[in-house]
Amino acid sequence: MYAQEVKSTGKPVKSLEEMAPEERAFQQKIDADVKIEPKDWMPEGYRKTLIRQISQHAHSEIVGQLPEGNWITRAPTLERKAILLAKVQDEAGHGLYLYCAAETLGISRDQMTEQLLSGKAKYSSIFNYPTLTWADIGAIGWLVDGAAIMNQVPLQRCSYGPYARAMIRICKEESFHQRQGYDIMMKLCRGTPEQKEMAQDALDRWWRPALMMFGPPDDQSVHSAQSMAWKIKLNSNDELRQKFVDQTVPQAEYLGLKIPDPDLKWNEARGHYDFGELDWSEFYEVIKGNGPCNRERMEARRKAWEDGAWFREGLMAHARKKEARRMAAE
Ligand code: BYC
Repeated sequence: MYAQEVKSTGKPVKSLEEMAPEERAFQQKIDADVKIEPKDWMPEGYRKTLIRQISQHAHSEIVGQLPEGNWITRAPTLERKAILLAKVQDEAGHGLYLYCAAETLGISRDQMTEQLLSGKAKYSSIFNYPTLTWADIGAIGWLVDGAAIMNQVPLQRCSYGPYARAMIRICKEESFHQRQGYDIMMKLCRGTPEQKEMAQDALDRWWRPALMMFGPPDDQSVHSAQSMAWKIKLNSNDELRQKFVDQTVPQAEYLGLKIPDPDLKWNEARGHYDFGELDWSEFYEVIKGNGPCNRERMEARRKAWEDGAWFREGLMAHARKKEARRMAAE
């Protein structure tokens, strides 16, 4: 199986013989594709890895609203504006389902927000790049949502029940997002030469960051081997990246656009496209907080959290009052 072939830099995965009885029973459930539910026994590492991945995924959905939200007021037609507004609202919804899934593991929403704002929790590298033109909204839908679907469809079968179930609805909505992005690209590519140039420019800027969304190469991935043994991840980073390239190249050809990679070539023997090395130093800089928009994104989230304080306090006051009334009536 592919899981065993992944070369990762993390701790070696324990064999069944090395496990204590409780852990062995847990691993056997996973191996038999039985879902793990919140009240089931689970190793601490499994719980922590899920909290890390699900909360980072939730933060990505929330922060991911910012680059696209930037274009809601400037969408070229009323129809495009309504579609973009709906898409951005969907991303907020995805964030909420995912925060709820993470809460079942014993972390609160406030703790997760605190981890995001303090920089302890990451969010996807892709959202630290700017959206300079309307074509970027097309490129995000086509490439970023396309990459997200490639990563998330297998997660519908992941071992943790609440995460797997949240992914089902998210994937349905992401498919619509991808189609709307490709539709924007089609319109631009069939428009004036200037519009086609805008589409090419957006592809040139988003291609490599989109490939980096899948995470570092397998031999630099710290968590892959253990996460795959636990079926928190079902495919390795490189495997999904390759699938994405294979799927997307013909889509670019259909648009009449050129993928900005001189090393991109169909490899008959492998049955896949070969593609050029990515600049992983750029990826590590971005996830360290030094991408083009990291500061702006975090400032926006901090401001939203501070601006929402009065509302959260109001909700708590209302809940306390309701509880006091209920207690008095008992
Ligand atoms: N960006 O050992 P690895 C969306 C970190 S939202 C930032 O391979 P793992 C959408 C990684 O966290 C898309 N950091 O990690 C929303 C780890 O650092 P820590 C989000 C990244 O977890 C709105 C270190 O690098 N999707 O689709 O096994 C609009 C080593 O990596 C990234 C998800 O979150 C990155 N790209 O694999 C449109 C999906 N990649 O945590 C669209 C769920 C790696 O030790 N997540 N890192 O400090 C996953 O599938 C996995 O977490 C990843 C990484 C494949 C992303």
